[in-house]
Amino acid sequence: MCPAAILGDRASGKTTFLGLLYAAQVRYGTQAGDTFRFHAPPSSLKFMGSIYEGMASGIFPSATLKDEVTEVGFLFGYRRMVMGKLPAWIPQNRWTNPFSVLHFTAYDVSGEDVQEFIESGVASSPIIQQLLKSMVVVILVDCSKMTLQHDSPQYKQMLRYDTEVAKLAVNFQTYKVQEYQRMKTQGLAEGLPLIYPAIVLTKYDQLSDEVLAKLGLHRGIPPADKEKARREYAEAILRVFLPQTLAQLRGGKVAGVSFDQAAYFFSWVKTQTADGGMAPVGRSQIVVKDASAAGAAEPDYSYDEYIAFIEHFREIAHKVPDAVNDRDQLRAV
Ligand SMILES: Nc1nc2c(ncn2[C@@H]2O[C@H](COP(=O)(O)OP(=O)(O)O)[C@@H](O)[C@H]2O)c(=O)[nH]1
Ligand SMILES: [Mg+2]
Repeated sequence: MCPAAILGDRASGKTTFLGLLYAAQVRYGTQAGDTFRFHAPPSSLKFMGSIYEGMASGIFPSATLKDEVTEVGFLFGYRRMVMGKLPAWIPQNRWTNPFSVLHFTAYDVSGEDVQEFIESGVASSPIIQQLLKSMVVVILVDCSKMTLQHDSPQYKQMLRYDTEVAKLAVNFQTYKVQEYQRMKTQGLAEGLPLIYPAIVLTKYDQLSDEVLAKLGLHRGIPPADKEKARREYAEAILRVFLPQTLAQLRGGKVAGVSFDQAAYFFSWVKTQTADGGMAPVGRSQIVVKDASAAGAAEPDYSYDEYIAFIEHFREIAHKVPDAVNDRDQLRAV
């Protein structure tokens, strides 16, 4: 089972993301058949489900003071493809485990534990130790804070977040180096680890046309299968608003431990105001889609992006070592 971390700033849309991921997974589950499984402990399931229910009736999750998302965890399981005849060199146990599993946990970068760790560099809390074990790192970036007014609080908060996440990225690499060296002395190391990053641009609907124009971009996300165009689009935005993190992900090796090519995803929710204009964050009503087609009412959101997110990790889950032995841990939910 491969540990994976979801990182986000305060009010960056973490809770919304988790609620929508839950929704997408429920809808996608039937389509993906037996090749994808989602599983979560009851408390996380209840949390994600109730967030989604609220959104399906037009309401964003209420703001929370404590970083409740740190309690949220869930699994993605991808069925291993079993081919007709196994080449002799494939260890048998890789084929008896039917699923490759990623174990996601959400972390609030503005939360006490992470802040203390960024300042001290000492991983004393169990939460941080768990975080550092992650091989997959998902970074949420809040588009509603993307402004060209460099003296605005939003812009400053974005820069601070960038600095913090860039530091975390270095700490991840340092931890992996140390872990690798420990394994090596025990004769267990298999090669330098690679960390798999993904960046989710949240509240994409709040990114203004003015900012897009300044960056020479249009509104409209290049589809997931146009990988290069999508990367260029996302990076044109992030070079301005998340420069340090981007540089660390793209080039920064620490003693040979590096990041794989980052993948980019966009999350948006359609909102409305009484006069039909774009609502300020925090006071918006979610547009709920007609119940007739899908069977149940659901918010108008970037469903395709969530599916791309789920599918992106299929290949990665198969690549990283370790899988769950007990298929019962992956009961369909
Ligand atoms: N317009 C818009 N607003 C969003 C979106 N996601 C979140 N928000 C707003 O941002 C607020 C904070 O989101 P939340 O998910 O609670 O952030 P968290 O504090 O990181 O968990 C919400 O109450 C919404 O008002 C989005 O996709 N579009
Ligand atoms: Mg929250």
